[in-house]
Amino acid sequence: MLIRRAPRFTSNEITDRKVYLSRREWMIGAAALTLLPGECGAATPQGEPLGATRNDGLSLKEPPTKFEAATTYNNFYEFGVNKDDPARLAHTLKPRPWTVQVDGLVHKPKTFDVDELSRLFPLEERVYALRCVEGWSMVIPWIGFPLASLLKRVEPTGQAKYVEFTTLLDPKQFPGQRASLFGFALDWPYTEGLRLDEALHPLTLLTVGMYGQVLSNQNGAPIRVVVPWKYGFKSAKSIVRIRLTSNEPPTAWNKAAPREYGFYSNVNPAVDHPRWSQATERRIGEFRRRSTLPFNGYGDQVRHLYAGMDLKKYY
Ligand SMILES: Nc1nc2c(c(=O)[nH]1)N[C@H]1C(S)=C(S)[C@@H](COP(=O)(O)O)O[C@H]1N2
Ligand SMILES: [Mo]
Repeated sequence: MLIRRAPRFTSNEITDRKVYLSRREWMIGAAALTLLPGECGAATPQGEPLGATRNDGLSLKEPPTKFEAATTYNNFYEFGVNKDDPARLAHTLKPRPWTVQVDGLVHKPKTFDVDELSRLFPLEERVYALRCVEGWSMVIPWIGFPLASLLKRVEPTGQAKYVEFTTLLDPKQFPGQRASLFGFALDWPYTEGLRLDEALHPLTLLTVGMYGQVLSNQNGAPIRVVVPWKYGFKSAKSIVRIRLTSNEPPTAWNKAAPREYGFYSNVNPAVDHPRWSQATERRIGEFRRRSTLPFNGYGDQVRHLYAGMDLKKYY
């Protein structure tokens, strides 16, 4: 978005799917053995094994990006603007205890403890592609539950038309929010938004883990949203508030550069970023660039949401 740098990962670093799966099953088994009764509600730090049922129907049939790459090549401007800043600095984020306030135009507003959410809603594993607006992409086995499950529980009112996500604001935990350190600042806290029908779409996942583990800080612990048909910046990390609104909520990147980052930000190879083409991308771990697919490959599932809309205008 500001800094462009070629990904450092090559094809020999792609995780072999079988190795990853067997390691994951081993970890889940080990977790079951070591958990004593009463420990289930205990704080779950990053990297702990996290069980989930694979949703094959909503999973990509592609090998996941190497875990090492997915946890060291990140965008998380709260930790700085370089790809390796989040992995280096994210230890200052304290992901437990953590609450998520769900409010606005709902009949039953409630503040949830993040571990309560993981118990309320069955956790699924879904392999999604994530396409960054910068021209790279990853394939990540996320663990989470549909945002729709949570939204239905708080009962949106008839006035609710949009959903706003807010990332934690705390310069003590996020060095990038101490703007003077980096000379660049978004308007903190980072906010993002979806139309209510996009938020209710079954693909939209509230995510608490990945690769069979509790989510690492640099990937948005303890809870982040993942919207696979949109550019990565729509998938806000470390969320403390989900608010239902009647008007389109302002969003961090749109406020910073409105010509470059629209509210919709659907992955669209036909609409260039003002400073570069969006026609191709590089899967981290691959050598050759590949064509970018409309809606990041999820067109059959989401195209109907935008029927009749000019997607060049609503970029
Ligand atoms: N709060 C917050 N959320 C964020 C960002 C950020 O800077 N701050 N970066 C976004 C961008 S640009 C991308 S591509 C994805 C990257 O997610 P990943 O590091 O888990 O791959 O997170 C998104 N969510
Ligand atoms: Mo991104």
